[in-house]
Amino acid sequence: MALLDTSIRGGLVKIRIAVVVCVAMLLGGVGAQAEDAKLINGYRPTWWKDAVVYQIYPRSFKDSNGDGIGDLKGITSKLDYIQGLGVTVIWLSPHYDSPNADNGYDIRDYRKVMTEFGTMADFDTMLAGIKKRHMRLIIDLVVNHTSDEHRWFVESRKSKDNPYRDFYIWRSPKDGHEPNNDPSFFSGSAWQLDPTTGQYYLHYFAVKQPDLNWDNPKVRSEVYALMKFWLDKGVDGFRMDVIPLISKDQTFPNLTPEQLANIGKAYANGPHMHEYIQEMNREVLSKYDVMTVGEALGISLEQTPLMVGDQRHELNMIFNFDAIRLNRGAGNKWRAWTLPELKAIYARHAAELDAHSWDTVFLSNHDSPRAVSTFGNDTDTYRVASAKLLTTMLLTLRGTPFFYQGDELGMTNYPFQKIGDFDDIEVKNAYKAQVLTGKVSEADYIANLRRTSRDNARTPMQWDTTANAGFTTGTKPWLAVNPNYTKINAAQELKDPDSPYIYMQKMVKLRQATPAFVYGDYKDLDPPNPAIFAYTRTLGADRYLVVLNFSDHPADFVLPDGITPGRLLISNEDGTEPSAGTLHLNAWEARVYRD
Ligand code: TEU
Ligand code: CA
Repeated sequence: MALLDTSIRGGLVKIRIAVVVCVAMLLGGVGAQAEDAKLINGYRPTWWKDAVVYQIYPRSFKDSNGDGIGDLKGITSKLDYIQGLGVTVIWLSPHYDSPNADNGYDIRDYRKVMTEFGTMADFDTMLAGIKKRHMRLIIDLVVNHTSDEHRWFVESRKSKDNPYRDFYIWRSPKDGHEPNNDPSFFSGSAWQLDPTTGQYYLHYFAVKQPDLNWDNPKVRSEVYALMKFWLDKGVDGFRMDVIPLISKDQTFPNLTPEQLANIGKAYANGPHMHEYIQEMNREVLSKYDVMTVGEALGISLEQTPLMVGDQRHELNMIFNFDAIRLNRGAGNKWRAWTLPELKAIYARHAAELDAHSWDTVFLSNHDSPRAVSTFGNDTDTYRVASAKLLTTMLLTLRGTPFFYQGDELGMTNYPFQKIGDFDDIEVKNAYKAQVLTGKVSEADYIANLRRTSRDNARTPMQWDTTANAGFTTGTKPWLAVNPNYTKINAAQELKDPDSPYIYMQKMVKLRQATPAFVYGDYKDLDPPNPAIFAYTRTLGADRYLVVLNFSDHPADFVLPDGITPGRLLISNEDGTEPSAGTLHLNAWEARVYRD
């Protein structure tokens, strides 16, 4: 009996386990089905996928105290203006204490607000103002390097056995010279000899931006602690500065000529990069509802899923620089680009990044010339139309769109004339390295900068037609205001129904009402077309057609078989042409149809 009992009991236990397993599987199945049910076209909807991001460069946004330098109170005073666009996330370029060797991308104290920008109370007021308007804030995480005035480095350079020595990368001279031939992004060697200990320290950017040694676990835990400091204050995420560069091949072999031609690629994707980002995710990011976007210099499209794949537990999205740097050849030289080249990039993105690897879409930031001057036509005739066309494209392509302050107004590049007009350390260092050494003529150097320089994006925001475009009540803005502010400014555009600002408002509204523009499939209808960029976004039965004329001339577009335009939803011109098989578009005309 007992035996029987035990076998029956044994049997019963087995059955019970089987039942539990079935129920679990069912629930799991059901759970999975429920999870899948939440998917849209295979995408797991999240707030940062359907976000529209507005980048603020605080030094140039709005000055509130007349010292000619933008500040946090200035940003708070313009939150209604930003909310008016319908954007849902603000990305704030660095606001931390800094000696500004690289305008804040050289941080001296990660838990202190830059004196020029205000106080921590000003930051809290700004953050509260953003949240009150149902927007979110992501801040800039600059932890590949610090300022050389950061206490960690001040300590580190004191002696070879200082407890902070290993926070940075020190190497002894090789045959009396730099440890290897690594160049800095800002001209010259990436190694700086420090007389105190007679050793070199590594700085991929400026001499005043020594690289942190991420192989030191103390460094990583310090970084995770400062991230938590800001997340606990209610910040909604990070834009991570040159994050692919944090892990170095610490044997520092000399770079080959091929590597020297693309040092971003040579320095990126080091041996522990993924390991450290996964650790950061485990230790910090996974504990908060955050948005993370990596500035992925040196990372190819093919490598992107390894950084953003939703099973990788690293980042939500990254910036690939293939589109925004289409106008750059070797050595930062300007190059002409073609529309098929641009379209090919978006086609590759659509092919390479599936529903598990989210993307970003952007044509401007604080490191690049103005979008309308680079990808549109900034002459008086076509500036407004082409600015609106770019807005249409960015808000209907796949990926989270990022706009840079002033894009909504169609602000243009600045007419730089001489080296004295520039502030950027990248420009000043390269001037010494290229012009003063006679390698490049001053005229060619300045001419190239007029189309490529970062300072084109850093001229003060143009608020109105008063002195200094209303950016400051002071006499001298930190960087000259673009003289075209009398024609291009927010005050005028807010009351002009045909302005780029008002058009962006409408386009953002349309995107937020149209899941197909976020989660829909993308198809380029005519990749080789030299003037027309036409594509569809399809989500289930919903199909949208976007047609953009990227040229100074009217152009016809014959719709491929089976594609009927449908109803015109919006156009940057009062296009009333009846929808037919062939569309006649004016120069820089943009249209969005719904089938
Ligand atoms: O930029 C890295 C980067 O991509 C730029 O250096 C770019 O290659 C170059 O400037 C193009 O002209 C990040 C920040 O966005 C930039 O502002 C900082 O200067 C840099 O890192 C160092 O922090
Ligand atoms: Ca100020």
